[in-house]
Amino acid sequence: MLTLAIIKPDAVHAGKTGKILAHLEGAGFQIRAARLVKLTTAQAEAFYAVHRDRPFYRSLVAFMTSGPALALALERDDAVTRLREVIGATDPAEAKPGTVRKLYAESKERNAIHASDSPENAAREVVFFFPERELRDLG
Ligand code: FUP
Repeated sequence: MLTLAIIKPDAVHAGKTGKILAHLEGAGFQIRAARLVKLTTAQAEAFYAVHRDRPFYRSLVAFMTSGPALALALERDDAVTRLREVIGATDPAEAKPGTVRKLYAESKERNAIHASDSPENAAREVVFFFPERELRDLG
């Protein structure tokens, strides 16, 4: 089963990408596709459309377009649930010790990593970044 992760611009800018990838691999995830992206405003707005009426939406879109981010299609059993456990709570102040956000996030907005929150969203979000053909060709 695949899920979608994004190592966000705060973590890429701070040089934490390698440590986060090692953390994810250590937790049993296999990298099935990876792409360094600089999201356009339209892409970030579409990706976070579910939050468009929230007060933090414009700030979130500005942050997500502020620099390169690393999109990842990750595979393991029960990938969606397991990755949500590994990344921790949205706000690093509330994340459990040893989670990616507790270790590497700066704040609730600049929180180092995104992970799909349901199998339906995982399917949609993987395709958002990786054409199906590219994943099939990985065998
Ligand atoms: P998560 O699924 O843990 O990434 O959290 P949400 O889907 O609730 O929020 C998506 C992103 O919006 C978060 F990663 C960070 C941002 N956000 C804020 O900036 N402020 C908030 O109060 C809530 C979320």
